Amino acid sequence: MSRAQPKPANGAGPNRTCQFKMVLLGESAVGKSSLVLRFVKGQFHEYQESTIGAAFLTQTVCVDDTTVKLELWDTAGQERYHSLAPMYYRGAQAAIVVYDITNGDTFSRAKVWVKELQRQAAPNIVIALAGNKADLAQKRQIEIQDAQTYAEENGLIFMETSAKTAMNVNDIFMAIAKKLPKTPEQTRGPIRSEPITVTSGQTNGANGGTCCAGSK
Ligand SMILES: Nc1nc2c(ncn2[C@@H]2O[C@H](COP(=O)(O)OP(=O)(O)O)[C@@H](O)[C@H]2O)c(=O)[nH]1
Ligand SMILES: [Mg+2]
Repeated sequence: MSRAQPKPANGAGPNRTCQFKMVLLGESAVGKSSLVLRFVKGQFHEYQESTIGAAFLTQTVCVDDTTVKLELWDTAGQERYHSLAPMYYRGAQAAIVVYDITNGDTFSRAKVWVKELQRQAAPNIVIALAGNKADLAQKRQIEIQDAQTYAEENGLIFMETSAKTAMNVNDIFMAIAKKLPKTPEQTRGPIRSEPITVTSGQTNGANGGTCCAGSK
């Protein structure tokens, strides 16, 4: 079982903390919640509940000398209510658009999400495309090369992932964390323009919290 890059809080190391809002988008059942659960808790559930019960989960990783705290916003079924989506991705500095490699329709839907983000989300948003359920390659409908070409044309990070086997899960989150701009403003965390009643996410005991001595 693999975990997010483990960051023992033993004092030494990075000295700056940046916080980012990251949203997961994509058709229902492509594995968004499963990817978050795998990344944050190292778990996989064959029958993943439709909501993980919190507005967001947090995971902290280290990139060079910076502690990067990711607020991972998973939809609680809002996929079906597209009109709510802009509220959800507002203020996000990163997005993972997920499709299921065994379902061509979900890839078409992913492209629509990418287009919408490029038009309406923050202009410098870092977008990654995840072709999930890579463990089901025998039922593949979307060729990896097609997705790769599309991602290159659109400036997206791309990986095929499997929340089930953990393949590329940490890698895709880390690739995003590396690409996020670690500017001083970022140390204040994401901008929240929408009313949010939940003021703190659940932090996983093993990997959550600050991984290094933060300045803030
Ligand atoms: N085989 C396989 N099944 C997966 C994978 N990721 C998620 N699933 C399953 O797909 C279903 C939907 O997953 P879920 O995370 O709820 O999707 P969401 O609606 O996008 O959040 C669940 O039954 C998961 O167990 C994966 O990588 N491989
Ligand atoms: Mg879900």
